Amino acid sequence: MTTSQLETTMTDQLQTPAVTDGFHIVVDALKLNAVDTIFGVAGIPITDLARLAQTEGIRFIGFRHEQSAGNAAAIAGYLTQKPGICLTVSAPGFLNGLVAVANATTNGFPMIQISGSSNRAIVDLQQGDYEELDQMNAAKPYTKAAFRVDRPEDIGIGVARAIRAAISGRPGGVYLDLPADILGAELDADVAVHSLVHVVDPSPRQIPAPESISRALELLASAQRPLVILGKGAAYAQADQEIRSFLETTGIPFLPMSMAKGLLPDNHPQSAAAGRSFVLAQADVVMLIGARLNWLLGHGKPPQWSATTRFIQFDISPTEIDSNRPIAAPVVGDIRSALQALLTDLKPGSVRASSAWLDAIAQRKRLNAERMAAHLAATPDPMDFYSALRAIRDVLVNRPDVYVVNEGANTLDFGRNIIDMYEPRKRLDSGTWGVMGIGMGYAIGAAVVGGKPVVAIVGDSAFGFSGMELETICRYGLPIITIIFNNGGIYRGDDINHNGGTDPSPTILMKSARYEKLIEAFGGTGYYATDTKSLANTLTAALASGKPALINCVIDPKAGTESGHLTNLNPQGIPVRK
Ligand code: ADP
Ligand code: TZD
Ligand code: MG
Repeated sequence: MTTSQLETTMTDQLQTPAVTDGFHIVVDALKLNAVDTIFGVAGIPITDLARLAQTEGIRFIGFRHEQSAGNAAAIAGYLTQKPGICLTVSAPGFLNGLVAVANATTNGFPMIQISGSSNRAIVDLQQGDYEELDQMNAAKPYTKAAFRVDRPEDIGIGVARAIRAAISGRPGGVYLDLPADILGAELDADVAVHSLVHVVDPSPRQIPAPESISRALELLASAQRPLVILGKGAAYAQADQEIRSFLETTGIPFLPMSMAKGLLPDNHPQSAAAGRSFVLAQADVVMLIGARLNWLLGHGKPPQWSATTRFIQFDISPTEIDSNRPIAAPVVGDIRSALQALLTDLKPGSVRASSAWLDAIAQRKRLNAERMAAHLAATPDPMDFYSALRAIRDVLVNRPDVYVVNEGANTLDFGRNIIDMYEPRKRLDSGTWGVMGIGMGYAIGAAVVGGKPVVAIVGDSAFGFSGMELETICRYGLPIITIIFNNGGIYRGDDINHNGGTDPSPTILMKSARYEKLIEAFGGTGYYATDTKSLANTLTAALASGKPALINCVIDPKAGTESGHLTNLNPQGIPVRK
């Protein structure tokens, strides 16, 4: 052995084996599974995780509140079919994010909330640690799955389990707990590399049973008045071509649920949206594609529906079938595979809507459209929901690529009916829970992963739940235009306190609020619109600029109805007044 060979051998022996730590393993595990964006709020113990992710090429979008970060992650998951990632700090930060994970689970959006947590030994004995909370168990009832990693060598498997749980079957919100000591723990780099898991085929195709397809086709063939209802599960499935092909081949009228608007354009001749209550009551065979018979569809029961309607239901979740009404022909599988199978077996001419049915729908649509046109043509001063939304609609008709985020009560209900959608997955709204507070989070998530401008049409109350994210929008320079329907309150702005005293009524907000100044504080452009012309002009200018903007859109305080279109859900039906 020469002297130099001896020296090399000695150096090898002296070198300690390379080590890594939990932070690096988490980032490596995420990168290995193509995670490219994290939405979150930094702090102990995950600040360095956010920094490291950024260093390693993962985009970190820092929010002002975890709920908005979680909502952004959820909508990113819905749009991309990849779980959106939300990163939060322990206890309060975790709980702030949990609302968004629960909402994602309710809506079937794939997301993972990853949260740092405090020292397990202290938490479990309730000895009072900094931000002490048993987070995994707190998350369980509100998530599709909740996991905790207790050894650094398990980080890879933990991330893999979270990904698979979030997007396989019916997607949902998943919680992954990473205690601070695991993040800081060291591990032999070689062991760490081998502990990583690349998730293969995380959402495998689920081919339906052939006999379920024959049963569905048989029932469809027997229908005189068939109807297809498209839900956000159909939009999520990205089976756009198959859905269009099935509908156009058979000529069956369809009704899109709010987030399925645009799967086929709203001005498609087969859309029965303008005759909604008529078709629900009259259809003899209804085919649900990725839509649940929950409250949004009157649970499929009379008086909204006929008692004799027979149902076909396409859904990935077997336990959804018969949840509200007997389903004569369940097709359990993923929508894309199921529609492909249906199209393969569909015999030309075997399924058709009768011309009497199509004529009756056309007549009803005409009638309702005329009634709507009269409302839309009016130019009240101040603006009402119809006139303001008409102005927005007429600008957006030229921008089908724009995402529309919509929340509020009247602002949501009128918005859904008046703003037409022309492309799939462009309408993002309060969803299954009818939740307020998704506005800015969804807008940011869509702008970041969708790469297109966003117009968020939000009630003045709804906006307040996530309004501070205007700073986030401006910090990242996102092309988001927030239009606040300022009617001075929840539902209406004219309620008075009937119980005496000087406090405002519970539903009242400040009518005189100059919301546009909020965005100016962060360098964005604020507009104040009191008529349809200025509304259309400012929206057009804001869209052209591609920069953050906010339009304070002044609406008549008397224009809305209590609870929007959900008056029937008010226990008293009408406002309680002494
Ligand atoms: P909407 O509110 O638009 O009516 P829902 O959220 O109530 O829609 O229903 C969506 C349904 O779609 C859920 O029951 C869900 O299990 C189902 N779903 C989601 N993704 C898929 C998919 N890829 N294939 C089949 N069904 C799906
Ligand atoms: N809190 C949360 C998280 N979600 C909710 N849905 C509500 C409260 C209750 N709520 C509604 O259901 S709509 C709404 C609230 C507070 C706001 C309606 O007022 P708005 O819209 O200004 O947003 P309109 O246009 O004035 O009706
Ligand atoms: Mg309002």
